Amino acid sequence: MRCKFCENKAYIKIHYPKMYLCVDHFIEYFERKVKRTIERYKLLKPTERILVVISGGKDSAVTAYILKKLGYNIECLYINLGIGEYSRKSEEYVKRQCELIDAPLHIVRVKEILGAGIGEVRTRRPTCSYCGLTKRYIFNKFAYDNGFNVIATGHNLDDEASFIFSNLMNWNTEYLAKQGPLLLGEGVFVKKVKPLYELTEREVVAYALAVGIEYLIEECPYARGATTIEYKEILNQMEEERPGTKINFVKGYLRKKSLFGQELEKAELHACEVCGMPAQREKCSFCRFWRLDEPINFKI
Ligand code: Q46
Repeated sequence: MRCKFCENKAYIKIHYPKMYLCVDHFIEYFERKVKRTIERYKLLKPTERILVVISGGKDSAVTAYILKKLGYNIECLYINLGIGEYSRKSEEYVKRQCELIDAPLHIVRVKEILGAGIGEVRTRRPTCSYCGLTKRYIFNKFAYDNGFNVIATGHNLDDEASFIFSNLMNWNTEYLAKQGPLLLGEGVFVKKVKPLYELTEREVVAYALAVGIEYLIEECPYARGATTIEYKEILNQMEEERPGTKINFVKGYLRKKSLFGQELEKAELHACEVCGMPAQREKCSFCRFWRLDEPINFKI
């Protein structure tokens, strides 16, 4: 097959809109789409200091690479979760990815600051649940303590579609009221953006290979059997039969999202007595879970 725009051999078939592209035209297509996403949802301003949360995987590496290429002022944060061999390997990849784009890298090690890695805590709470709580707290507090204006993450279209799908299946309307490519900052909560919001996982992999980004393919050991993987498979089957299913589903959700707004309960928040971050009780959920008596200062 030939590229739609030149005589070169096709590198990839884009399913929606259907077209074949050579490697150069695919890179151009991908980068244009990220730029359009940034403009359409007003994600970033040229002067903002951006903290890219990077994990060693393809999505965050591509996010950092492309934002840097588009001229944004980025620095990267890697949170080493202390998950054995998986964390050791991912840190190696992160270092290489940041060297490739010459971006400053900051590393926070969960084991060093909290005394145990993810998966080593005796708790009834599912591992991914307290891992998510820990990561969200660390990257927000790190960004806040160091004066970053924005946090960028690598969520792609497949992540978003499966997340919305799974929350609909469970009628988690509170979550459905709050998702999207842009979460505005408020007080100590730093603005969060998802520049790959309209790009599929398959396109992200193809872009990483095309520009020479090396990334960790291995999944976190706790990801096995996660329901989001099942939802992704179902959505992939639907996309196969009806190209455009995922993007139409996500765009439809964004149009109707306000319907879930009334489900948002305005909980009364006050400052956590340990770290000062917003809390519903005396301590915020992070300080409570990790039994902290002293705040963690992430200032560089
Ligand atoms: S939440 Fe769960 Fe992930 Fe944390 S424990 Fe691993 S799979 S890393 S996105």
